[in-house]
Amino acid sequence: MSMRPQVSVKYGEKEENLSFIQQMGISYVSLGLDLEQVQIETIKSEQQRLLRYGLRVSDAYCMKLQKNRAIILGKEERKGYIELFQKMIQVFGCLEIPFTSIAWQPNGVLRSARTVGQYTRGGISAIADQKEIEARPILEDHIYTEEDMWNSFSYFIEKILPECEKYNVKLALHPNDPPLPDMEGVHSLIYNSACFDRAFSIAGNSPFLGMKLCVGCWLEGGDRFGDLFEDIEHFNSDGRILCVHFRNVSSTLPYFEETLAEDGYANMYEIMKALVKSNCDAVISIDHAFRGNESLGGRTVNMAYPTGYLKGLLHAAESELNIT
Ligand SMILES: [Mn+2]
Repeated sequence: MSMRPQVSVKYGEKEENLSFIQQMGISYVSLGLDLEQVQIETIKSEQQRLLRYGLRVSDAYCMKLQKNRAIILGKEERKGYIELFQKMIQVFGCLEIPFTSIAWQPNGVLRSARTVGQYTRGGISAIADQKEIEARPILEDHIYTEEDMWNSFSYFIEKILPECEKYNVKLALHPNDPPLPDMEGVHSLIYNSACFDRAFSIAGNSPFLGMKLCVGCWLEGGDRFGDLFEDIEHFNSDGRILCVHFRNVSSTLPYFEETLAEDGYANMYEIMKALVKSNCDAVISIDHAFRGNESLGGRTVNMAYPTGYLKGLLHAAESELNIT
């Protein structure tokens, strides 16, 4: 099986958006849910609605649990959220949804500006300036050390992994973005590829902890993150890559703009070929697009051009490598 292009939709996505996605030749969607929507019957009827547009749910997530501050920072109230996470795994398992996502970044993806950049031709993209990010004050009442973050991660894995194994639902761990070791007083969990190895070993190398290979994060970190081509081989041979985020940037840190695939410093065709050559069968998607003009239709439309470009590179790579 080859890589499977995917886009994200929210629960209740407008019918015209689903039709537009279908017309793009997309067959897989990542389904975003609110907490109250994490119910078997609710999701089942949404799966049926999506199927009318030829769309299968390749994974689902609930933002409140995916990047939950209490769980990630090991706060007192994590207990209740971990129970909700366990329930979510059970629900996804009953619906045969193969994986859900986590990211150990309580403050989300950090960027210095969302504005017109040197590479955006008037479009609004995201820009990160390491100096500005590192100068930010701490957000919590104390600093969260590397040990704190690995402790909270280990605790979470200990509570959740048995549910994953029982219900056959995997976890896809996304790196910290940008991949700096410390941001806003919180140490990052995953800021290079060795951190991924550490996470997998904490999970006892269970196949139920996998990764979101965010090409964007690898490129932002450059050599400090790891050798992307070696890492594709290494992690794919272990079956870790569940999802690929296909995104280019203008340069490595300390300063980058998110760019179109064809404009950044990396040769995205070579990266696509490496993925195809490794026989990776993950879903592959655009994680961030330029913020387009709202009147044109919002997120679904913003994703269309970079997703089309991704599909073009994928088909070219498969054709060049004689893989279909
Ligand atoms: Mn990403």
